Amino acid sequence: MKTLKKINCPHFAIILTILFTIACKSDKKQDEQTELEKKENNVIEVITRSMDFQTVDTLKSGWNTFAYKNLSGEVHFFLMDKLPSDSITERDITDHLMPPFSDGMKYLIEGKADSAMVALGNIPAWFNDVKRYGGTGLISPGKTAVSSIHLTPGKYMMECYVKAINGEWHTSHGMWKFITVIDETTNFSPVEADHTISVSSTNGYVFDSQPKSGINKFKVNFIDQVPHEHFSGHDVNLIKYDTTANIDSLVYWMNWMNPTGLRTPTPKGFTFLGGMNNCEGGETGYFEVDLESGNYLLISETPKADEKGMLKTFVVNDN
Ligand SMILES: [Cu+2]
Repeated sequence: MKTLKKINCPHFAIILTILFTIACKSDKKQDEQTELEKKENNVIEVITRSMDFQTVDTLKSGWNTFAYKNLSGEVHFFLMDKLPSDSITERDITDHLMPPFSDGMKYLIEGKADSAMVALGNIPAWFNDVKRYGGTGLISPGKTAVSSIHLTPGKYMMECYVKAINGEWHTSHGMWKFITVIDETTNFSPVEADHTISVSSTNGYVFDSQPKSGINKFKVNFIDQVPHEHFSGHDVNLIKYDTTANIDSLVYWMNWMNPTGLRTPTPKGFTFLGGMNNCEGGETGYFEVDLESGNYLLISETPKADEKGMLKTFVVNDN
């Protein structure tokens, strides 16, 4: 009865209002703190809604962390290509770089390998001097990939070269943008990782760690970097898989030169959770993933990843 009386007290509503206001304010404060932490840690938001990268045009050099939100219906990634010259223009990309890749892919889908090689031979010479500074691994619709990479000043092209359902490159659909990295550096250094993956063309992935449920931070050491059969290098993608998944179909899909490789739709049973895109030999990148219990694998977007030791499975159990 005493309790009821208290609740009926006219002051009770006022007390409740005050408590509610205090709670809201502290929530707001927490949100502001998170925003501040994001800024201090140089967390750069990148959003894809269809075939676009919505993000900043300028970045500081040094370590940057990216939160890449995939709000579209297809799998994507982003890779930071450092261009050999600041004078490379939009037309150099759209009129000279993209057509040989588009023609080459069209011929590969038609089974005309010789014509494809002729087309790919028209790629401008400057493209050989592009340096890769990492980015995220493949990321499924509705997911966010978090990666930290180290950038040096210059002009970059952020790109995604996954293929659409019709076999055309996402780059041809607008999934690229120039980003300028300025001399001024960030104050950010990545925190120590829970797991290290060493990647090389000779030993594949060296990874003996046991990820646990919850947030896991991975450091990727690129011992070397070489062009593989698909003219691109090796990277790391972290993928969850279920009982319907066929890993051989994923290995096939991870080679863009295959007609249905790196092309929407993805093989069934796999959820792409990010990773670290191509870096130069000797460089390091970081990524973090919130893992729940289940079956996972790490795989490179490289032909014959399994034969090259660039495929590792692991299981996460409930803690
Ligand atoms: Cu894409």
